[in-house]
Amino acid sequence: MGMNFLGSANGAELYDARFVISPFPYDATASYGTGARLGPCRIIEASSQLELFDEELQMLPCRAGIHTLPFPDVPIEPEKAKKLARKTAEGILKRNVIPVFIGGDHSTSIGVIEAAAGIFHDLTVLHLDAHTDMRREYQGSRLSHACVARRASELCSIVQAGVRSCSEEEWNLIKASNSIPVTAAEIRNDIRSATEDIMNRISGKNIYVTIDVDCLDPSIMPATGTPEPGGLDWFELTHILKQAAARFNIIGFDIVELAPVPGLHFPEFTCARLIYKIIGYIEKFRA
Ligand SMILES: [Mn+2]
Repeated sequence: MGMNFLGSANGAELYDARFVISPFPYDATASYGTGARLGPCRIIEASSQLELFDEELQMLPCRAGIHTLPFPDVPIEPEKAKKLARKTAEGILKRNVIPVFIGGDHSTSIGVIEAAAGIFHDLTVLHLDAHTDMRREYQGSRLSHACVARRASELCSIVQAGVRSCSEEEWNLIKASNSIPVTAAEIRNDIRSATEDIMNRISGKNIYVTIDVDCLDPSIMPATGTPEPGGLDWFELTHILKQAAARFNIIGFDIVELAPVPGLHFPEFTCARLIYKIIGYIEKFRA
């Protein structure tokens, strides 16, 4: 039986949808803590508890049409998994519809960003994460979750925010390329000026947003493989996303790295709410 974002009564047919939820249950490359492959199932289950009306935006974002794809059989082999993500994303983007990938670990995003950068030539990736993910390779793999931003930076421009953990190699690289992230500390210190800083770094009109849930503070997002203290709160993250939706064309986004903890339901509900909130922001500011 298929699972539907917002529950079985609130799905749109594919031809009627402006957003396509793409579950991607995959965590072959998780380095520490596993279970991200269970993220899509738990988030979609939790989404059936969402209020359809958005009280902040005073609208029903679901009216845009949200279709949920069936769960794919994701191959274990990273190169094959990446190809599947890329092919799925291309299919959605070419219909001029917005893909919403639910991971899975962060390697999910590599194939999706490849598809997006191939179609949108002025693309900027907005990367929200506790980690820079700028390693050339990790544990022998160039497709590891720890290399996502590096792979993206080889294809298009990238703006990083929420960072508070980084290897020396990564630091030297971002310093040399003059692309030091907007840190979690800067965001916590002054959300408005940090958000302006993030927006000013984005060059083109089209952006793809990739959200590692560990950008949030572990107090509100404990269910993730590599939690880091000192993260964003809900209002800081949604403020940044709202400004991004207001000023740029978000062509797609993903939420990755939720590793559900049995019996702890608020993190998966938070992810479902975040997805629905971003859909609302995109709809609200659509020209
Ligand atoms: Mn991370």
